[in-house]
Amino acid sequence: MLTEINFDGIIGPTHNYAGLSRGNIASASHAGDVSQPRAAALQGIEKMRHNLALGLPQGFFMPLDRPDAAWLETLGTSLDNAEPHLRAQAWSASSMWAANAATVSPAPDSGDGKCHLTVANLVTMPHRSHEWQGTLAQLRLAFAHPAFAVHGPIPAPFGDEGAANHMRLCNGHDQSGVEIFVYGVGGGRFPARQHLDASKALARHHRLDPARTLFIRQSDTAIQGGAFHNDVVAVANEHVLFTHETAFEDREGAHAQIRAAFPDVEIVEVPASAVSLSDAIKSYLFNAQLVSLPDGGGMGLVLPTEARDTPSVWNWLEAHVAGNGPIRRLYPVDVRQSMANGGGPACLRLRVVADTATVDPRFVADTAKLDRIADVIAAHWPEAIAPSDLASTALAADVVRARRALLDALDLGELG
Ligand code: SUG
Repeated sequence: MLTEINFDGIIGPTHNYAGLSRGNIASASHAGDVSQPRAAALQGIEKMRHNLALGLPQGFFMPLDRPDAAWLETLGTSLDNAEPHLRAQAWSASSMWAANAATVSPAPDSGDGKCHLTVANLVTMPHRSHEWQGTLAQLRLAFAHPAFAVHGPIPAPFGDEGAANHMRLCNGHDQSGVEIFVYGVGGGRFPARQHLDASKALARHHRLDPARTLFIRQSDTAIQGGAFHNDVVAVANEHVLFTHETAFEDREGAHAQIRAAFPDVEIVEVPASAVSLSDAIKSYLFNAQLVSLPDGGGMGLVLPTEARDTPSVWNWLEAHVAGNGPIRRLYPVDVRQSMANGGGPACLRLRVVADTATVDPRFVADTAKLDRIADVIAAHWPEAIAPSDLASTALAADVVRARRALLDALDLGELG
């Protein structure tokens, strides 16, 4: 049976605040802070526990091997000698944001009946441009079953940031759907990270039906306001599209196209008069997991505690729930360490529609396994990392050992 499985990126032991992402306001404003990798990773595990307890299938991906000495070598330098900005780029734990790992088209949407995954090239940001190799190795392992087709990255310079700019509308995850690719147009103060040509190439590789595939331009207002990915201003689940008024460049045109391609859509739009774009971005209201609760429980929204703490946002949500809107339940979760780098609950997960039996079981979570992962984190992840610590050879050796301990605990040593 095909179900939606959320694969969360386990937050790696090198999690730090180096302010590497231009256009990502949280990352810039926390630059130089001392991070707490252990607490960060345990927050991520708690989110997985929470979602498992709701009855939702859960998987995970391993942190990548960081600091990435091999990448520095391709730049003619090393961990000891690299200039500080390159060293920070080698240390980033940014693969935790699994929504940027790949774009996924479930089997019912594809001409060949396979679930297609294309690893994201992430070429716009240097610190993320060397994620795809490690991510691809993992996708090839987790989704080795013939039910899947795993593709290498779209070539540069066509920036592709994966599922963060991709939405799917359907009448049930196992039914064929309409896939929406949201792209940005560059030229502003902040970069547009998803290129239209990359999105179109994905649709071709995934053998999508052109009549059920839309390409919609993200609004420049949203990008320049700090919504560096569409999933900061919109999220879809089954027939519901939950979106901010400013998400799309041509709002009316976008809604009309979506309604024409998928007449059953229910567009839940939050007007800027109720929640300003700035409050939406600060609170990450839309970077929430909109999930179908088991046993006909309707939809729930797993959202950051920052959303509860932002009055305009919480007032809107409470009114929506009271008014019998499609979102029936609100579940605030604490992922503050990730949020301070611009990653909310939805950034931390990649949705894959699949039969769990076809996924390598080493990547599938249950509570006992999450306990085991939490034990390794508690024993090996650094408690704190200050920006100056990135020059420490001893810390570099510690974090490599920490990740290895996790791979060993999960019998994933072959990821190296
Ligand atoms: O790419 N932050 C990530 C956050 C990604 C959020 N993902 C989604 N919206 N799906 C980014 O900007 C910050 C790293 C730093 O500054 O050290 C960072 O990469």
